Amino acid sequence: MTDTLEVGVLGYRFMGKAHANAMARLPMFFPDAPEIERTVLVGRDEDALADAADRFGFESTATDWEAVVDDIDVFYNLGPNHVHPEPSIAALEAGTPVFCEKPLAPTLADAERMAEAAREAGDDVPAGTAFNYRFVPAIQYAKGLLEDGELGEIRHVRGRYLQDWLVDPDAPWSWRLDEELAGSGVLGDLGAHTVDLVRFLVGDDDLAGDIERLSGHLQTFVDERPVEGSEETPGESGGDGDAVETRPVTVDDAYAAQLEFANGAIGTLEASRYATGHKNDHTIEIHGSKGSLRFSLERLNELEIHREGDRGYETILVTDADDPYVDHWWPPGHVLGWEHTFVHENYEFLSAVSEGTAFEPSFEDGLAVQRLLAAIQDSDDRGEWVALE
Ligand code: 4PW
Repeated sequence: MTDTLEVGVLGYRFMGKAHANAMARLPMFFPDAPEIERTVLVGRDEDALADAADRFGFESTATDWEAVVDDIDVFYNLGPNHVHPEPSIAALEAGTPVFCEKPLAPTLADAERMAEAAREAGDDVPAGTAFNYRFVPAIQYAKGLLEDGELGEIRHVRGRYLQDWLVDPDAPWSWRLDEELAGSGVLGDLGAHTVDLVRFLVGDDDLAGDIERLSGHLQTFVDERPVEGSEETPGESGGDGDAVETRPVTVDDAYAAQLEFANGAIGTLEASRYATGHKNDHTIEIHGSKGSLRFSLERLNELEIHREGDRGYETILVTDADDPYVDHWWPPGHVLGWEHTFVHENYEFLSAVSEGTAFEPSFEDGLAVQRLLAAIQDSDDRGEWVALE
């Protein structure tokens, strides 16, 4: 066990806030977590950075990640996808453990370089990919059922991640819609989560095993979007409030894929940002020879289970004291939310750092997910099924 860990974080927007909140919760709810100090917050816009550092409880700020990565005990890379590779690799080369948001990288080649840097750094320098949905108590409960063979031989795996924030064609352009900055669209942003959960839940050899081949289809529905803040003021020389500048959308808005697993099971995956009425609906369904289970992030405290002989699904609340992580929070039944998944993953990651042990999901897991995403893209490009090594 090392002394207080000095943490440096790159990125202070959506994910920066989610992880800073998790770090702040740790000492109160996970007293056995290693002691940490939110030492330095890294970003480009000095004013926004100073404001975020103040609100998130960081002691200092820096605009140059190169000056930071070997001065701290842990590096969190929570920036947009295109800034995942270089700072993470530099930190690992300096022997600093890294926790990087998903998808691991914008491209497969970048993910390979990052995984190589993690291998070189060695097992006592944890390199984690922040797939937070592994840390939902109901998902860990489901994994336990699967490992115990309660669903029998796995035949179907169905995963979909549905959002609707791009339904309006006038919704503004953002970095998530640019291939250079994001690598891909929903495929990397949402599909990465689903592929990781599928691997986590049924990837073991005695369950469905590896995905052996797949076919993929990608679609972009709106190929240009307005730039926020570029609107003409209504009334001003004929201005009608419309944006005057637009940028192209160069990534997928939706994807679908069919999978074949090593044991012959069939998988179907899907994600969209155009699924009217779905805000953040990540659903996993698994059917085995002895039963089925169903999980939706929109009801994340519940797990639906069907067992041989039942006439349908039973819904259980995964909020008992002996359910994963629940005893750290409130009395049984006092439900948890999305933000708690970040606390759980931070607890596990920082404990691994402090003890110098491996953490999963690792950069290898992030790379394995990226290989599948690249194969889905490749299948769409070629218009045919592709085999995975
Ligand atoms: O990582 C994902 C984000 O990019 C999140 O889990 C949900 O989808 C919320 O926003 C996006």
